[in-house]
Amino acid sequence: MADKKKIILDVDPGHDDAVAILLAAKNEKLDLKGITVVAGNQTLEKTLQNTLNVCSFAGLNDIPIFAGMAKPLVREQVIADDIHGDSGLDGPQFPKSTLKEEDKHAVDFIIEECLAAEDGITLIPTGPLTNIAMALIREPKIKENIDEIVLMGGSYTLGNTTPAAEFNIYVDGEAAKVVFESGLDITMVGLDLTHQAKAYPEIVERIAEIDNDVSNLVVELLKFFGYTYNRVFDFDAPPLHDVCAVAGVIDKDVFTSRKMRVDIETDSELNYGRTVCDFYGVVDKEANAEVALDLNKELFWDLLIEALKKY
Ligand SMILES: [Ca+2]
Repeated sequence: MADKKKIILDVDPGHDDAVAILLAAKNEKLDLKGITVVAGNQTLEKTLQNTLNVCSFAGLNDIPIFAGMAKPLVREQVIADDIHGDSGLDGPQFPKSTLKEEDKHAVDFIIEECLAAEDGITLIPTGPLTNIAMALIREPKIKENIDEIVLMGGSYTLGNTTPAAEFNIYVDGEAAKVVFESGLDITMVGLDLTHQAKAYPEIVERIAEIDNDVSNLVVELLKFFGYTYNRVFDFDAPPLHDVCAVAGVIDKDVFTSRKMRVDIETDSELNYGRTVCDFYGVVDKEANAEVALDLNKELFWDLLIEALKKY
């Protein structure tokens, strides 16, 4: 059997981040070296507490958790309390966390872990790209050991925070630019893909049938997330964006993709944070990202449900 794939998960929980953590921690193909936390859906204080709460509740006591950047590189902070609530993870009531974050800063952890990973490591960012960009700026040598970055963010069509921009990229467009222009292998798991991962009632039913503490937590998270997605976007079910990026690292068959040029708009007021995707290859610029296209829904939900059964 092939060795497990070393990963660092960089999150801003966030309902879908929470489920992404639960998948990443219980898939036998992944070796989750640590969870780094960034401000995004809520302030860093809240996204960190949510990460600790989820890991503590799920009994994930051996995965180190690191607090990272509290603000975007350049811009004023933007949060998504309309979608994730005042705590960033509204819905369930968590018992007091028994876990604490490590003393080390997330950016230092990313740098040290990547430098040490001579056999390669994969980064999975599911929040704004501030931590990852800072690590790349501070220690460019980490690129030598990074196999790929599979990130949730962007869109080759519409945005969800502005008409042009998806939330994670909009929050820190300058950081996204650093990552997309790093020369690393990038896979962009954007809204076009993640909106195919809607948790319809039959999926929620399958999760509810598992009936352990963690699957029941996921059902509660989906209830709140479904409510806000319906209120804000008129969606008929909540999409599990971040889980798609983790699933795509576990199994390349989770989605199809197309290699293309992706540039990040940071100058325009109207289009700030847009991932400008050269879908038809009309500009003479080197392709720099695999852009996710079509989700294999059956495989995706099976991976998540198998992981939840292990709690
Ligand atoms: Ca997220």
